[in-house]
Amino acid sequence: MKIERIEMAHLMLPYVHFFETSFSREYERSFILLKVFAEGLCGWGEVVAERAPLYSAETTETAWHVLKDFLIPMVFKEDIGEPEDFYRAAGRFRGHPMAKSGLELAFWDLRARRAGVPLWKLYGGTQMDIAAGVSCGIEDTLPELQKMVARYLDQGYRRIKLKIKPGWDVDACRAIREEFPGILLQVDANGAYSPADADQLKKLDGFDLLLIEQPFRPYDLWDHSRLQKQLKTPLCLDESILSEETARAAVEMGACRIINIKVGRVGGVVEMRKIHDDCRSRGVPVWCGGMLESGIGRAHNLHIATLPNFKLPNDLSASSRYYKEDLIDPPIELSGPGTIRVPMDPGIGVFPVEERIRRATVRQEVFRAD
Ligand code: OSB
Ligand code: MG
Repeated sequence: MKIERIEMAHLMLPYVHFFETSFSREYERSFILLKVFAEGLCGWGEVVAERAPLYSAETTETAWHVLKDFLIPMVFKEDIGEPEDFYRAAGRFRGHPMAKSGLELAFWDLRARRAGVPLWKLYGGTQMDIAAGVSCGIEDTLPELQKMVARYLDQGYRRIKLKIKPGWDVDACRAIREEFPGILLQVDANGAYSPADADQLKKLDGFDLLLIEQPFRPYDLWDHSRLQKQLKTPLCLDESILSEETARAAVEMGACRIINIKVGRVGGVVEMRKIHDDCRSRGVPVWCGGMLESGIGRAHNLHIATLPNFKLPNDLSASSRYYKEDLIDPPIELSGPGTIRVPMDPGIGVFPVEERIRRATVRQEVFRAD
């Protein structure tokens, strides 16, 4: 397919409620939307890099730079029109997985629209009702956290994830477990602990958690494997899983028993697929993580989560959990008990509202084939 034009926009969208992890409290989302045009069609992608290099090294600015100065010129110069060709060509550049993924996603959306099928069909997805979980940030007090969890359970979510950090871990788990004994519960440290904290982390074994996500820093597979041996709760890695190779190393080393898949973190759908398939053949379940995406990025995640080895509830919630006014109409909503139905219209299958996108845009640029 001959790509005629690529549009890139930087958006800021305020959250309904601040989101605090072990590394920061954020009140709004900074991200990039990409539109790729060909044959009268438009494919959409979202770049999940954040304002600051806290979750990973990328930022909205670095992604903008790499897209504008390297990836987009490469697409036009080499006349790239298919997602697999983009993946292969972009592989020459080191790092910047979120920038690459945002553009690759737009190519996938474009291909599905051209074929007139929803993305999940292109991917060979098998699950239509996606298990929806909600990720609860760190609050000022435990009663506020309890109130938040009660509200999400009332709304129908069946799995709760608590963000933890030193000083907000065992007490938070106890407060939630005592009030809601039967729920599916898991925790995420975003790398806030060090191996010297192993005894504190072992206390989490008493709360019947589905998993403990990313206790140590991203590059520390070895200490995760030592910790996993001392825990009965499965460890799950998020920030550490950057590619097919790191996923394989983590699994073979016993650094985790479950993998969190974020398409942006691993650099696109092709790489995500390799990790998914490899984990599947080894009997290691995966689930879909989130980056508080707009409805456009979240729709992409829904299609990805239809793949057969997505076996645990995902960090995929309704639009209203994140934004007062999402960028899509209709918004994403829970459709069954704790599930979201994957869209059935062509491509991402949701409808971006240009007027809302314009209002949230702080900068934009258009690139054309010459
Ligand atoms: O670690 O999963 C994470 C958001 C920003 C950065 C890191 C993480 C998260 C989330 C959000 O937990 C989950 C969601 O999008 O619903
Ligand atoms: Mg995480």
